Amino acid sequence: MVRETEMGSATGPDARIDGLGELDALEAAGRAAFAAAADAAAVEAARVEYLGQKHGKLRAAQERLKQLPAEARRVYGQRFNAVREALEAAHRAARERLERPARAEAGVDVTLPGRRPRLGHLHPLTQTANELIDVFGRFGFSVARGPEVEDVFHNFEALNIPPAHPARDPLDNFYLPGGRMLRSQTSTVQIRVMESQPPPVRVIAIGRVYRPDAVDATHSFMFHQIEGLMVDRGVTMADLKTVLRLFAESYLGRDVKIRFRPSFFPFTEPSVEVDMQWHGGERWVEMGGAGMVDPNVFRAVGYDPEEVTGFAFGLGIERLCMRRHGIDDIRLLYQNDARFLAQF
Ligand code: FA5
Repeated sequence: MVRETEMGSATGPDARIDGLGELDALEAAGRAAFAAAADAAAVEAARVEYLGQKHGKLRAAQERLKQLPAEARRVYGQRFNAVREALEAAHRAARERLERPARAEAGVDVTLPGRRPRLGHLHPLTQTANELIDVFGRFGFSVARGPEVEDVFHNFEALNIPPAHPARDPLDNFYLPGGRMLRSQTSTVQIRVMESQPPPVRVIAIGRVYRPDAVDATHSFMFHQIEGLMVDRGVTMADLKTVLRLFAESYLGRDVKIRFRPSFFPFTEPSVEVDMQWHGGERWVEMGGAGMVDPNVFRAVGYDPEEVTGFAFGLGIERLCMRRHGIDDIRLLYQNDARFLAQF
């Protein structure tokens, strides 16, 4: 107290001691102010009062430093620096103390277990396609591809479907300008593969096909097919049936039966419809068509029908997927309802 009353006479011989007493008091008061600050506004008020650049108390003490004689200035200056560091640290500590609970309120607690993100998954049709590639891969079939926008040669001509054939009807196909069309069947890929390589051939092709069919529980205007083609010396109808039976058992289960019904396709001879039956049930479901490659098709791609024979099949992927998962309406596969898709 004595020192404080003498503080005003900074020019006297005791100025050095008075100045140091002022700094002690300044440090104590400043620390107390930062420690007592209960919110951000109070911290800021204390900062302005003690650390403020223009009118802060520390600033005033610094002004006093300039008036001291050289010897006193050195001692006072050291103490001044220590007080400034102490008050700056008290300011930082006050801010951190106030920020910590605010972070916890915002929900950031690093000790909590993480929240697992909900992962999406592949569409059931994509899953089906991948499984088909897998199963046929085990039988030695590789994957071939062809364009969805096709020309009439690959969709009809080379498949032994002549210009006047009813399958070419504009009411049954999506024609595009310039003699092109959206392919109506994956059999187009048979032609593209045989054009590009000599026999033997053992491929499947999976992809979208388009037909202006009326939409109902089992039909869509865009759907997917899997095409199979095997060409070599001595390939027979027995090979076709074996491959399809092994496929049906691998994909749909051991209790699946398959049956061939006589049918007609311009590009196979003989031709069959492929039906499948489950769990010894009454109902046979048509899955697609198949047959032995017609000699006219081999001629169109430059294969010698006296040298090689082959089988081909084309199955609806939606029908396989629906049968596998018990889906009773094809439209569910295209509506992208997350509640439906989450089940697979
Ligand atoms: C064909 O498309 C022939 N290319 C199959 C073929 C290939 C025969 C090789 C011989 C040799 P089809 O038009 O029957 O055949 O169609 C085959 C399968 O596609 C049908 O059994 C059915 O499963 C599916 N499918 C046909 N139309 C639709 C449709 N609108 N919506 C959903 N699936 C369909």
